[in-house]
Amino acid sequence: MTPATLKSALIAQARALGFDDCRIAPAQPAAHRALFQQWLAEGKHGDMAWLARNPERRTDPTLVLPGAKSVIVLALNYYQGGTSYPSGSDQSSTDSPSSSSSYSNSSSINPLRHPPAPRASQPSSGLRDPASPPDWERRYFTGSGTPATPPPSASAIQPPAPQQLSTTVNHRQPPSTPFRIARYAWNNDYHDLIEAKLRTLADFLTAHGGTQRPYVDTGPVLERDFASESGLGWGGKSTMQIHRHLGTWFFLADILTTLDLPPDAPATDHCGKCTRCITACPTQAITAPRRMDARRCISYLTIESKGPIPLEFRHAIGDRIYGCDTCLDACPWNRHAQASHEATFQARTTLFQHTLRDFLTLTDDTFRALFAKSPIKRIKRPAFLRNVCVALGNTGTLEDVPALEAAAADENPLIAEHAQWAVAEIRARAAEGQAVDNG
Ligand code: B12
Ligand code: SF4
Ligand code: SF4
Repeated sequence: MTPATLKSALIAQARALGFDDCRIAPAQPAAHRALFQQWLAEGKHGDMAWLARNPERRTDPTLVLPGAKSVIVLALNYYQGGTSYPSGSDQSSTDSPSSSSSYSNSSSINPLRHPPAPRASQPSSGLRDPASPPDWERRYFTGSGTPATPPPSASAIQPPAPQQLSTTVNHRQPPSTPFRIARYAWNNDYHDLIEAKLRTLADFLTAHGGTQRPYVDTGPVLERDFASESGLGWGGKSTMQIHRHLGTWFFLADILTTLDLPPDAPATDHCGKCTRCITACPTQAITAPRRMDARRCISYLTIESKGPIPLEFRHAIGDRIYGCDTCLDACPWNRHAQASHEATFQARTTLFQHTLRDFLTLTDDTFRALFAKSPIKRIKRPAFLRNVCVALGNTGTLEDVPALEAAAADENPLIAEHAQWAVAEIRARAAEGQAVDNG
C-alpha cells in the first residue's frame, strides 16, 4: 500500500468509527511551543502541575514516540443543538445511547439546524459502511484539500456577522434548568468512547507496520497546535480550535505513528476582526487574542481547581456548576454547528431533573451513582458541592437557606465555607430586596 492509499484507508476507517474529521500533521516540534513554554513560565496553568511536567515531550512527538513521523488528528462532534440549558430530556440512560428522542426545543427555535439523520439507528462505532457515508460525513470528511460542500461563508475571511446570529443555534432561551453544565459533560465521559475508537484505528495501523501512541486529552500532546498544523481548524482567539463546519463543539484526539503519511496543509486564521469571545468571557480569562490565564477560567475554577474558589470570581460564575461554554456560545463560527450523530452526549435525564438544592443532599455514594460514567465524577463530591454552593449563592432564594445551612455544617471545610458564603449572599440579597420594597 502506498502512503497515500494507506491514508485514504485510514480516513475511511475513522469515518466508519464515527469521527467527523481526520487530518495528518508532520511529527515535528509544535509550531507554537514557545507560547506554551511562556504560558507555563508565567504560571498561567495554575494548579495543573501535570502540564508543566516534561513540557519538551508535550511539544515534540518524537520524544513521546521515538521514530514518530506523523500525527493523526481526529475530531469528534459532541454538539447536541439547542441552548446552553437543556430544557427537556432524552429519556436515555447512560447505558442506552441509542435513544431516538431529543431534548430541548431547539428544532422549533432554530430553523438552521438540520440534525443528521438517523441518530437512533446509527451505531456509535464501527458498523457503518464507509463506502456509502451519510451526508454529514461527505461534507466534513475531506482528508485534504477543499471541503466538498462548504457552508455559505466558508471562504470568507471574516466570521459571520453578529446580526446573523438571532436565529442560530446559539440563541439562548430562558433557562428551564436552574444551572449550567458545559455541553461536553451533559452525559457520558468522552474519553471512554474515543479511546475505544482510537485503539481500533491504532490496531489498523499496526497491521500496516506502524507503532502508535493514541491520546485523547490523556497524554503529553499539545493537541490544538497539531490540529492547526494538520489543517483541521485554526486556533481561535478564544484559544478554541475552530473547524469550518463543526465550529468549536468537538473533541480532539491524536495518534502518533511511525508511519510516514502525507501531511495536510496547515489551516489559516478566520477570526478576522471578531473579538466576541474575549468580550463575552465573564472573568476576563482571555487576556489577549489566543492568550488564556487558566487561573481565571471558570472551566478551571469549577473542574481543575480543587481548593476554594477565589471570592473575586464567585459572582461571575453565575449558575455554572461544571465547566463553561460562554466563549464557545459567543463564537459566530458555531452558527454552522450541526448536531452530533453520537447520542451518548445527549443530556442525561437523571442529572437535569435535579435542582441545585437536590445536589446538596448527595452523599459520596449517591454522587458516584448519579455521575457514573460521567466526566463530572472526576471532581468528586466536595468540589461539586463547592460549585453548587456558589451557584446557589448567586441564584438561590431564602427557601434554599435551610439546605445550605445543613451543608454549612458539613465536615468537609470546602463545602462548609462555600455554603456559608451562599447563605450570606442570599440573605444579603433578601435584605436588599426588603429595603427596596420598603423604600
Ligand atoms: C489544560 C486544558 C484546559 C485548561 C486550560 C485551557 C487553555 N486554553 O489553555 C482549562 C481547564 C481552562 C480548559 C478549559 C476548556 N477546555 Co480544555 N484542555 C486542556 C488540555 C488538557 C491542554 C491544553 C493546553 O496545553 N493548554 C496550554 C495552552 C498554552 O495551550 P493551548 O490552549 O492548547 O494553545 C496552544 C494552541 O492553541 C497553539 N495554537 C494553535 N493554533 C494556533 C494559531 C496561532 C496563530 C497561535 C498564535 C497559536 C496557536 O498555541 C498555543 C500554545 O502552544 C487540552 C488537551 C490537550 N492535550 O491539548 C484540553 C482541550 C484544549 N480542552 C478542550 C475543551 C473542550 C475545553 C472547554 C471547552 C471545556 C469546557 N466547556 O469547560 C474549556 C474551553 C476554555 C478555552 N477557551 O480554552 C478541548 C478543546 C477542543 C477544541 N475544539 O479546541 C481539548 C483539546 C480537549 C480535547 N481532547 O478535546 N482546558
Ligand atoms: S470557558 Fe468561560 S471563563 Fe473560560 S475563557 Fe471561555 S468564557 Fe472565559
Ligand atoms: S468569537 Fe473568538 S474564536 Fe470565534 S471567531 Fe470571534 S474571535 Fe474567533
